[in-house]
Amino acid sequence: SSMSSNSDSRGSSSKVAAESFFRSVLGQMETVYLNRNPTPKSVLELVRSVDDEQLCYDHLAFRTFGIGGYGIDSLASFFLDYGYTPMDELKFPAKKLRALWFAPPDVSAVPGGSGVNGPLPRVFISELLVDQMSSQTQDVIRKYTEASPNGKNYAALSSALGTLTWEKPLSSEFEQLARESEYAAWTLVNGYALNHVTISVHRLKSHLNKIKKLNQFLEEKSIKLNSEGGVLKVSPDGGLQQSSTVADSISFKFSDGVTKSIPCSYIEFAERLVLPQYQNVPESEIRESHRRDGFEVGNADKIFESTFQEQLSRRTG
Ligand code: OOG
Ligand code: NI
Repeated sequence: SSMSSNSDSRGSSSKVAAESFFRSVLGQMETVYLNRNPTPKSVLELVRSVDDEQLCYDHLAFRTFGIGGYGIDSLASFFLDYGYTPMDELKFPAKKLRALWFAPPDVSAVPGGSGVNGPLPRVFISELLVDQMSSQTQDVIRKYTEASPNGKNYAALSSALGTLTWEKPLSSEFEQLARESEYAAWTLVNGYALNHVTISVHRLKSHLNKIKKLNQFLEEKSIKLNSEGGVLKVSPDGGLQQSSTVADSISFKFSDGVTKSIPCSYIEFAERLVLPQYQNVPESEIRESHRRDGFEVGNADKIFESTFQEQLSRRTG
């Protein structure tokens, strides 16, 4: 096949080494995320307690500041170097955001592992349209990004270490950004940290492989789900169904000595239905490529709010 000749021409052993490095970096990003966010950690444990077979990630998501080379491209380069392909752009004019998603490379053997050791996930990277912010907000973002102009070259490293590439801000600067854009405030204090991983619901083996059942299961375990526009987000074609938890909070010490609880990360769930043209393919032959691909602006717009104060302060139930 074309895939095996490709790996032969590049030398299969060097390809494997490169892939194992890539997966280690993803694993380190995931470790930072699980150490900071108890809800995603317990959700993964709860799902595994029912469904102990392969658990696949649908996608990983990151946020960036679209200014001075700090935007989508700064993190995308790592994924492009490991064979990812840029796909569609999504626009969120009201939130002053844009996003791009990246498809994983074709790997000839589908790995049987879970999470970052399973089928490579899609990647969703968004950026704040900084030049559309107020001058006060732009000043804060420029202050931190311009003072460390080389940080953008180490986006993946920053994410894997869980360390900002810029200095910690003043609490008043965080508040300034939060008043105008909760996404901006989140990015100022979380930087390139993994924003969420998404469980591929249809690839589970138990009854939890239907997103409504999974949502019900999690709500019974008192896991708070993002209710913006309804818990279940459905694309207009019906093929992409998503839900997410409300982000955990973490205590953050600002440079002025003030310690505040700030929103951190959440976990998402995605069920991709079989496309109409493949309805007659027997279930055992259905592969990921037979299913609804990509993302949906209407769903994403609501999912962004998983880190917003209105969802965090909502009472359960
Ligand atoms: C991303 C929100 C959108 C999706 O799958 O559509 C999203 C974010 O919160 O940064 O994850
Ligand atoms: Ni997502």
